[in-house]
Amino acid sequence: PTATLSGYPRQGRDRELKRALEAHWAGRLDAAGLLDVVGQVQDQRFGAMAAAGVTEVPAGDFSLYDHVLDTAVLLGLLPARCTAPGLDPATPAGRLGRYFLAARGRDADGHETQALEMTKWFDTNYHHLVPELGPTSEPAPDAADLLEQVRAARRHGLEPRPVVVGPVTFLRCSKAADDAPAGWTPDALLPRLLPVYAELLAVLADEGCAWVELDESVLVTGADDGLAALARTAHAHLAGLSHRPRLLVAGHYERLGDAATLLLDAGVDGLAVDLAGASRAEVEELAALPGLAGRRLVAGVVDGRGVWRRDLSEALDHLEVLARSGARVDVAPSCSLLHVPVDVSREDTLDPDVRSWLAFADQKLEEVVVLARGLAQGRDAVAAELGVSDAVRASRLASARTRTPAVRERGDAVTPGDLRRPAPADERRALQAAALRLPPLPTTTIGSFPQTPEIRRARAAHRAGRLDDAGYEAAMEGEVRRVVAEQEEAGVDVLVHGEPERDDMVRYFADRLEGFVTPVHGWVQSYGSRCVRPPVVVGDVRRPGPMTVRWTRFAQRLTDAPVKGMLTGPVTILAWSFPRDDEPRSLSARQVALALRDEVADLEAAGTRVVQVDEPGLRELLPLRASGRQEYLAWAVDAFRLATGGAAATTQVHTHMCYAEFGDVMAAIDALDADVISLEAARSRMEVLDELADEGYDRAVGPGVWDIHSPVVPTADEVSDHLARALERLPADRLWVNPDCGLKTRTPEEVSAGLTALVAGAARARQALAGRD
Ligand code: THG
Ligand code: ZN
Repeated sequence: PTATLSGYPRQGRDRELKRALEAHWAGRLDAAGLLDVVGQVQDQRFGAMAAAGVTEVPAGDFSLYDHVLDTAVLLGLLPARCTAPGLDPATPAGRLGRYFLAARGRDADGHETQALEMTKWFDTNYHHLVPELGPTSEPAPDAADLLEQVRAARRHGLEPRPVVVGPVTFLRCSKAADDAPAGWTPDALLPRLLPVYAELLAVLADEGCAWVELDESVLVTGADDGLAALARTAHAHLAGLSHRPRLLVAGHYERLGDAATLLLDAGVDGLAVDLAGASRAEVEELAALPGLAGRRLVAGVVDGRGVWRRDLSEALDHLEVLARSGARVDVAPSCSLLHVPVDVSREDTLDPDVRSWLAFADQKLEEVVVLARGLAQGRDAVAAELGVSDAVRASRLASARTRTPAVRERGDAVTPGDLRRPAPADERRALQAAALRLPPLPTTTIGSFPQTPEIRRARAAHRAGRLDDAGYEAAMEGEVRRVVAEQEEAGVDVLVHGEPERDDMVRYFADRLEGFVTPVHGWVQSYGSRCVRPPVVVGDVRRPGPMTVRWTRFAQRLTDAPVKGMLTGPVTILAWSFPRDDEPRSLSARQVALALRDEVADLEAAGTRVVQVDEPGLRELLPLRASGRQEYLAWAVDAFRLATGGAAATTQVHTHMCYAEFGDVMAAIDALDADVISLEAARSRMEVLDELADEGYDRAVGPGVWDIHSPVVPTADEVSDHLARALERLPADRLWVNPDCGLKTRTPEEVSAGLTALVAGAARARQALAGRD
């Protein structure tokens, strides 16, 4: 048995790649300079794998932006618009230019085009680009970048196993190009894709690769019959080729289920399976799978996307069961380590106990190496490591940090009544209208205002100890004053304080709640060069004191207009954190919800009449398999309702969602029982309102009338056009006027122009309404 992996973090230990990419895009680093940094980051990555004792390593998992985009390049399937005049893919600069045009709609020389769309990679927090395919797509192999990674691994004395997105997953992660005929789906391209995969396999065989890994994670979704047929055709074809490396087919993020049998029947040489959180019974079931004997089984017994140290005794037990199947068992993380930070040993601000419970990428490599040795040589060979693992487990079990009896008691005492507002929605609407006395089509924003260089400088100085608490607070208060004045001047109806004090809408709360820790170096790629530092839920969650009240109160004292209290919802706080693995996420959700419920009460006591509880992450935890969805949505909705159910009938509860295909969760959105919901709608020209209407949604809605992901500021005419379209679908007393999302990423100039247009557009729509009466 050997230890291996499907992927390692890409940005570098100190996000060297991120910085080099951004310097390149800004014209401060040329192609050669960028490729130099790539070489250094590759040295780090392969160095870390070698140091851990892993010898068979992935090649092709590294990416300058995204591995699905890399696969489109590998298959010759970039849209034609990305080869702008003068970009010669035979030169490094031309190749990079074409690649970044597809990724960002812009290259380092100022060419522009429409970037590929981006969407979530399965149920992870990573986002991939969406290739555009059509009946005229002509795939052709282009293995240059992949071969470069293969050779880089060899230069480090390592055995490379190319890892490539498989044909079925590639097609299902793509979409039909705009000019494809109606009803055409990417599935139709499979017959033309298979010869290209065949050519690539031949090239890799010629390069001396013994194995290739095809990532077919889409098979874990068990989506539909069409998917099974597609997979059978694809893998029977590839397995039937004579000139190829041996085929390892991987399914990450869930169990493969029936797809495992399908793949074995198709004749693949091995499976890489995700066994994170598997029970012994599940492992036994897998071991009993007919056809497994004699094949390779890469057992993902170490959770590749969580941050907890593995119970090595239990993992070894599972591996021994699998080995008895007669398969050739190897040991790996359950998925690419792309989803975890690099090295927990750097986290010297963490409590040493807590740090000893955690494993990031480098620690996970150590774990798979120990497990492979234990499986090969017996438990005695790894007795010391098993002892340490047992001690870690015991320390965590015994720690007072993980369980807070008072929190448990309060959670257990929650009743169905706690999940219900004191009055039904229509009664609340009347009460709130009387209390708030807003004009028709009230205007508001989503919450955040630009994080200006001054704000960032003050935060950095405060963190570094160069600015004391009082100085920092004064700086933030100055910013709140500015933002409130700007909204009053523009004539916005419901104001926000602008959130200058929050760097990240989840980390801000995690830093103020017991039960979370927030690693300092814990960066994880979200998309392209963008990274997040997810907090870790370590134990029971409790609110030691108010988290946001002082800022909302400060802002409210500056104005007579209502100021919204701004909270991140319980589901989103958990969706964007690493969960604990000793309790279900639903338990943490209830605890976070109770903390937020107290915050809502404190906001009300401070005079807040409108509270917004954002849930952009609601769609993100939706289980990959349809069978788990109802249970998830039930606890997710309950958590939101527990957070907001204590609000007085006169308090107006808003929520906000974005980045989503809302379709799958429409019923849940209705069940949240919020008074007002703001949604991303500008790009889709209000289509989301039809979906809401189909669901019978009868509360107030703020469909975004300003696409804030674009630097183009709308005109008042465009705003009133959007509103006219919205008014065809919604009565005037249920329509709000707001941007698509927070204004954090826009410039102050864009915000000022946009707010003016928003208010003028609303005024125009109000006049039209008055004329109608
Ligand atoms: N916070 C957290 N997780 C998230 C989001 C978030 N996951 C989903 C979604 N939002 C991802 N979107 C983004 C958008 C922007 C950035 C990261 C993820 C971003 N990051 C800065 C960077 O990489 O330069 C760093 C930000 C920081 O300093 O914290 O711009 O909002 N937890
Ligand atoms: Zn948003």
